[in-house]
Amino acid sequence: STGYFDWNVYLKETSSEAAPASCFKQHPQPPTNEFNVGMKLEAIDPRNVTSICIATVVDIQGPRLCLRLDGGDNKNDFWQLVDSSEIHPVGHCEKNGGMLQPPLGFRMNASSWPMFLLKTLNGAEIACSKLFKKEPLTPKSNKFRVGMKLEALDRKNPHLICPATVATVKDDMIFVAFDGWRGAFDYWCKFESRDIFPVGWCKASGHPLQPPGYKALVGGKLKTQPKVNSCQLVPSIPPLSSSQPLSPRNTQRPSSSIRAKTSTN
Ligand code: MLY
Repeated sequence: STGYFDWNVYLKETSSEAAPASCFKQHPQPPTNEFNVGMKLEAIDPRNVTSICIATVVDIQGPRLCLRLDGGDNKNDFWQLVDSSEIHPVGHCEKNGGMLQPPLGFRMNASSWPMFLLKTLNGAEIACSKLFKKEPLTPKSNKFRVGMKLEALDRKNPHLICPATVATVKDDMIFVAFDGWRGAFDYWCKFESRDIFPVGWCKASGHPLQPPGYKALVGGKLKTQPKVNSCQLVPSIPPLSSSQPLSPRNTQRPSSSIRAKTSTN
């Protein structure tokens, strides 16, 4: 609770509750990440989900891996959890009677694929099976309720995990709305999506958590704002555009510190 964004303060300020951990398809304890950058593994090609490809770990954040498909470009990197069912040790595909495929947009002639595959794996650091963690169980039903807070992957900026609110619940789906941002980043997902996490998951897993949009109001602190005369402390509402941050959801009144400052003016 020494960091910039504090869920305890924020939940109080927004008079809201965290979605219980039992709502999520996530382990109670986030898995440890024992991969290293440069390791190779098998992954589903996100642009062609019937293909299993060789991928290389190019970045690591908490229990997540940023992967790049061998033979592809560097413009289609994607993230996977270490306990995802969409990644496997090298050899898994063949063991199950499958054939490793070139990624969509393979940068060479298709006829050079077999030789490319041999060369990309020769002498490579192969991630061993111990590093792949078991996928969590799926909750039996959709237990989310409107207004509950969570941590959610920003699908348009998938390196980011951000504070969010359940805005709608319908059948087996929820509508995830990002706190302090216009609707451009919001999305529908199944209750069992791997893109949503309980409050505290980032902290517990060592993954960075973005602050909500319109940072000035968060926790009633003005840490990212320049020091200004107290009569200027109430920030103006930023211009409305799809990617502009907004005041936090469910905040009926300005935060306590903003009220305190304004009442003296
Ligand atoms: N600079 C980008 C990133 C927006 C991120 C929004 N997330 C956190 C909901 C933009 O302004 O579009």
